[in-house]
Amino acid sequence: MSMFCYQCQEAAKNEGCPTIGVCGKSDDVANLQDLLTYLLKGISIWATKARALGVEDEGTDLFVLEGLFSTVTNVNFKGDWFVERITSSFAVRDNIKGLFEAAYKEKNGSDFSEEMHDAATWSSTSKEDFLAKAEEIGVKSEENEDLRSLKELVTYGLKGIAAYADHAYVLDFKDNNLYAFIEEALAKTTEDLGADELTGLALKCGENAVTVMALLDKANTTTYGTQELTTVHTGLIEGPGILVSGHDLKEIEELLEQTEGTGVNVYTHCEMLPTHAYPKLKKFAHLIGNYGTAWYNQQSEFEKFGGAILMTTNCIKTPRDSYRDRIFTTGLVGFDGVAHIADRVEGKAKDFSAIIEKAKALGSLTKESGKDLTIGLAKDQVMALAGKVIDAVKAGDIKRFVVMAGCDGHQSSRNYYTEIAEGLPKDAVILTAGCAKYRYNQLDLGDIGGIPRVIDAGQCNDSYSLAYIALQLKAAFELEDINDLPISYEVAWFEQKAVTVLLALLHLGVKGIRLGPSLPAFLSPGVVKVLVDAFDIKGTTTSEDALADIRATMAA
Ligand code: FSO
Ligand code: SF4
Repeated sequence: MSMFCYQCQEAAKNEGCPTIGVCGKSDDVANLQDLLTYLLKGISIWATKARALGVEDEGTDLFVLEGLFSTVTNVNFKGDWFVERITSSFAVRDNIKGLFEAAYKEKNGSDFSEEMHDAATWSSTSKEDFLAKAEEIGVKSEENEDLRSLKELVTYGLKGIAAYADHAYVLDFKDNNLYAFIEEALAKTTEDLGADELTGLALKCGENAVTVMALLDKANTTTYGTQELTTVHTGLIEGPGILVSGHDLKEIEELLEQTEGTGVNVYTHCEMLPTHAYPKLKKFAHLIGNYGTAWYNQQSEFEKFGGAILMTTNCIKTPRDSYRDRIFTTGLVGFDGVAHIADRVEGKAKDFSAIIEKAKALGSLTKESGKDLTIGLAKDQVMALAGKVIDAVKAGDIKRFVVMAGCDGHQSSRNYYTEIAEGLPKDAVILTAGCAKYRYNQLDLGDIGGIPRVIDAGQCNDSYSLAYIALQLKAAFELEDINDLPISYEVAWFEQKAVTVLLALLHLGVKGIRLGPSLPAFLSPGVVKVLVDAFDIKGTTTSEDALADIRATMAA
């Protein structure tokens, strides 16, 4: 069988994965993901119609959020899981359709009888049918290259929004308007829209991306306190340990509670690093430090870690045999042959006893020395330093900020970001969020009058903090245009949440973003031209070119 996926930066030949994903996704899983996405569009058609009649259904909204999130790169690789979701999707669709039809009849006194899009009506019970249908409705079923590009840009933007909305939902922070937008926009991708309307929809995704990042920021800071300036050690100490990777704070909170007093220590990996900056999480004495770097190095790092590993969403890679029996997935993450920790039941905490027992059985880790990282400079901490930052800019001690946020990934060309960090003039400060920081956060870049030269706001969704800081600086300097700030944008992308963050920046009017290490394969030449004309988006060339550009702005 064949497949076609070009949703991430590592798409084969920067064109698309044709038979198996560079990420390891099989053709079956890729095709089942396409079909699930298609059926979520159908559910969204009914949900949007129901909303117009005042009917909302939280179960439907959650099904859409989780379904979209599960198709994000490196979340779930299990074919059976997608077969089960597709099968459940028909019942979810029947339910919201029924709610709509009842409301329609009550309002109009007659039955609803319009012809509906295939995504809103197709069903089957066999996996063979699912796979055959997937071939028919895949990405390439839209033959017009520009329309396909814009529809996928919208869909990927929505996947990222859904991921952040799901993280907030887990912490009980909900937003019906946001769910209404996700469903309306998904439904619109099934309509006969032209390029202008789809471009408008993509920018509307950017607006909602800002909303969802603000919601998640509120969820995280209300639940765990505002991030504090914190030093995190990167070594290992003796004693059994569990390494937690991914993005889910609720999972690490529950694990910390359940490991307290057991002698099992907890470490963070990759995007879990900001755990150490939240007061209600950093208070646990057995939260020891951060081990390893970005997601793409996980196979060698997990092998070397020696203890148990918990993989929350997302960015799991094919587990090596050397640690397959000591890695556990949870939530939407799934991988064949890997133990899975079940969902919460009736508002109770997840049961992490299996992984805790595993860590104990594995015994003590081998002590390892490390470095210190400074984190926790999200918007509230930076605003606490705002006077200092503004004075430093006015005095000319800080001449430029460089936003180097986003994702890390395999390609060696991503050393571009290390070279920029090393080559920046000493009066330039890096603003970061997301796993992109692992390309330079172990360099000793120093500080400017107590302001660290790497301001680390947290996870990729904490890019909201970076946008917030930019808007506060714009107000402080009484500027008309965000582009008049002394900020350069060197954004690294990998998966769909980064597409969401990019759309958020475009919505805020940011121009001249350099996007690397390559422009998305899903952007057609026609759509790239639109983005270049409207936003002056650029691809990356060499770090020397970028540094020359940055220096030129500093000299001006
Ligand atoms: Fe990275 Fe993975 Fe956070 Fe992504 S760990 S790549 S954009 O999931 O979400 O930054
Ligand atoms: Fe290829 Fe990326 Fe799609 Fe995986 S997610 S199949 S690597 S384009």
